[in-house]
Amino acid sequence: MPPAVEQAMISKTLRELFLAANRVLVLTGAGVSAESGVPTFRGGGQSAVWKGLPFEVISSAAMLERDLPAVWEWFNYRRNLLVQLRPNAAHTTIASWQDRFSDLSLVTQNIDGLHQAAGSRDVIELHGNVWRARCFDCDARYSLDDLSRDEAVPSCFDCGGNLRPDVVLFGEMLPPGAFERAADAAQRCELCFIVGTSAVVYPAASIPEIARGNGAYLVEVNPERTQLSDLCDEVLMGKAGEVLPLLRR
Ligand code: BJW
Ligand code: ZN
Repeated sequence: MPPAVEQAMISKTLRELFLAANRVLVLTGAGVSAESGVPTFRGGGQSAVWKGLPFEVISSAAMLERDLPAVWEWFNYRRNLLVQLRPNAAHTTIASWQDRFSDLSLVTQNIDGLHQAAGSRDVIELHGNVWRARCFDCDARYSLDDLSRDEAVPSCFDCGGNLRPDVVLFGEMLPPGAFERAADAAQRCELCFIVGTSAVVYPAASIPEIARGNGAYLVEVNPERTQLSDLCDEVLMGKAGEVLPLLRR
């Protein structure tokens, strides 16, 4: 893209606000990791399917009860793909913002850990993290690095209970405090970026609505329109790794 076209994509209002703002919230979804090679869940007219199971089925609270080994197998498969992937320009740009704004909150629905790999600190993870496990019985948390890969279902070192991936499946509550922290950041932000999410999963999708209700300027970054587009002040249609680096401060 020629530089003039790039800059024309971003309104004067946003350029000025980006320079002046102190309190900024970034909400990300699977699309922010797409350029790293992480498949998105929706889009392209197809849902992700594994061994004939749509992800809403295999990634559900009901499946934990029905077939825990299958859930582990599914997340092991996902981790084997993720381990080879690296953060992209969208992750590194967002990480650079934390030193440029006095109050930057990064809220992600992603479980891939790529924001942290890019250097983001204190990421609010709404849907958990695929690199952690937790115990059903005593809630102890483990890094996957510390667990044996030989067992179909790893056991807790503390109480012997079954471990599960520390991710939020459909029909489960979010981690205690995560949504509250995100909602609090939404309430105080002046500028809110919504990057690479279809914004169909709640309560994550309500965060921009909270920010809007408190007068924030909403900017969506996505190659496709979403159900949030009409709520936004500005829609930057393009890939996150190409669009976000155009914002300079
Ligand atoms: C690019 C790009 C590029 C491409 N650059 N962009 C209210 C109404 C109806 C239902 C509910 C409701 N409130 C709650 C519910 C139930 C449910 C829900 O929301 N269902 C909806 C589908 C209707 N929510 C829940 O169950 C949540 N829990 C909850 O609410 O607890 C309270 C409760 C409990 C019990 C009963 C009732 C209430 C938990 C939701 C957990 C979601 N978990 C998942 C799976 C995680 C594990 C796994 O990975 O397998 O999280 S689902 C999946 O969707 C994953 C994602 O984090 C999440 C969001 O997806 P995301 O990130 O938006 O990705 P996509 O693929 O949808 O979109 C990608 C976007 O990127 C697209 O727009 C592309 O265009 C774009 N893109 N390339 C920028 N280069
Ligand atoms: Zn335990």
